[in-house]
Amino acid sequence: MNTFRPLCLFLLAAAISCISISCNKHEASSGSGSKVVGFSQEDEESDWRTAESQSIKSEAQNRHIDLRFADAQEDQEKQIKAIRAFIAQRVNAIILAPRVETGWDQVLREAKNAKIPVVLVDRGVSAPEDLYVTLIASDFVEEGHRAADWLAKHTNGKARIVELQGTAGSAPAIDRHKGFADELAKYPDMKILASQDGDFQVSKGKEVMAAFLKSVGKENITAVYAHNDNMALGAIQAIQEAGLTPGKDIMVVSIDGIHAALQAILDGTINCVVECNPLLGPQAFDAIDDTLAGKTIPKRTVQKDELFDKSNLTPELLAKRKY
Ligand code: GZL
Repeated sequence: MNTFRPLCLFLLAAAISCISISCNKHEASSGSGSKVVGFSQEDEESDWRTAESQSIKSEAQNRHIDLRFADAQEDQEKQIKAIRAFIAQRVNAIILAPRVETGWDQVLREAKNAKIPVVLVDRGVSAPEDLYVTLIASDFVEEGHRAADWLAKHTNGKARIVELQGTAGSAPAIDRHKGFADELAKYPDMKILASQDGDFQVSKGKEVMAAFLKSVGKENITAVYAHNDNMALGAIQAIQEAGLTPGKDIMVVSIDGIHAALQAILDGTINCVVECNPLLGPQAFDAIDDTLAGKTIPKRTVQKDELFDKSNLTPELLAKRKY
């Protein structure tokens, strides 16, 4: 009996099923067969954010990944449109640095339905956890705690503070305020006299600080707490233009750890910076590799942060830093 015929039919069926399976996978038109990853970045409003984008872009290059980068220029709607475009391109995975916490449920559900994993970097969202693979970010509440604790220790628990808040509705602004205020509650002689959104930008940080110096009165302020270094650098300019010495007449405590802010510690115009490490690229792509390989990864990966002041920062240490 000719057994050749059934064997051919079996091989043909096997070949067809292989072709159909491969078509179900996400193979966006990378051409080279490498992974294609969409990255929706909320903006480039600060040096920190530029460092974060650079970390993700250079890591994609190191891993020969076709990275589709979309800068939303502070507009959440543009982020949502970018994610939908990545879904239409059938990318393998999406990295999202969300501008604000809310408004993501629908588009994250669309990505999940398209079987495209989403990795959150740097900021969290209020959407259900099953709509994203993991969040890789610093602990902003802890950053606020550490800033307040440092200030309490260096003012003997007595300070009249103005607060420059980050982008309204963003996880770092919400949590850095919470962490700072929770810690301050332990010190009855430490008060926040005024608090306002400076959108993480130098120009707005300067504008808001100048307004505080007038409205609160420069003689009534002993410290400024900035949710990021760019606003702190703006505040320093306002303090100097008011004829005061930043770091002495008004103490300056900030978060991020960008080069210019650490240099300001050496110059004496900033007193303390709590780091918020932006170099998230390697961890983001490790999470994508693991999830595409079917591994279960933790919902939350906390980025390690240091704290810098005159006691531990040197020009040599600053020269070695990557951002
Ligand atoms: C923190 C990040 C914040 C930085 C700011 O993870 O979201 O946004 O602290 C940046 O400098 O603009």
